[in-house]
Amino acid sequence: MIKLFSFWRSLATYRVRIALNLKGLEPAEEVNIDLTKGHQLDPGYRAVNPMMALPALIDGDGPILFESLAIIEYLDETHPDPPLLPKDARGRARVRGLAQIVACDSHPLIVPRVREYLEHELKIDEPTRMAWCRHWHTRALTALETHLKAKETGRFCHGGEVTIADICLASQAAGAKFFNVDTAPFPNVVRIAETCQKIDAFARAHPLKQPGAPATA
Ligand SMILES: N[C@@H](CCC(=O)N[C@@H](CS)C(=O)NCC(=O)O)C(=O)O
Repeated sequence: MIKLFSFWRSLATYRVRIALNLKGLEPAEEVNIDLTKGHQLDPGYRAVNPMMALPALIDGDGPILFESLAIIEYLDETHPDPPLLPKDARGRARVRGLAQIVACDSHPLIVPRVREYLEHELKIDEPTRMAWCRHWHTRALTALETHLKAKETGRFCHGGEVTIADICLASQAAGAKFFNVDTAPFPNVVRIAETCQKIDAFARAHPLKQPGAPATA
């Protein structure tokens, strides 16, 4: 029995939702933590995830799982079919590296806690905060696009099968849309993101398909 703590707009939860769908797993319960109302800071959720961030996932008796990449690798190990990592060590290192560009080097710089600190503590105005978000998006997209020129890239980030790198790329592409980032200079990223969206497991997991999402964002 899986319980997922989520919010429609959360890109990290989007990554976990894609992995759940690819593995054919459906959470028995979804707990909505409204990031726009700061519900991630409530003591009840802080006890679930001391980082006060989404997602968190409970599988059976627990313990609580946290951090999207750790959750996805847990799901991959407990439900190996279809595999989300290549069989060879070099391939796994490349896929994890691509995934971490998104989940560790870019996304954490634009999450609500950072944007709110910029606004309320450093008194940075809205256009400058948006410029900050676009800058870190673009840095990651530039790095991804450069890596995706390598021969290892195929229909997906690494060959012809979906991996954790594609899951992360999909979340980066969705985030780029939310922040109006120009993705025209990144044709490989755009191509792979579009290919992923043709797969039901990705399309169904998209933030704009979740309960509570607006028609467009
Ligand atoms: N590195 C974490 C990122 C988690 C994270 O920052 N999630 C965002 C939503 S996508 C969040 O809940 N932020 C709450 C906040 O910043 O206050 C992961 O990949 O799971």
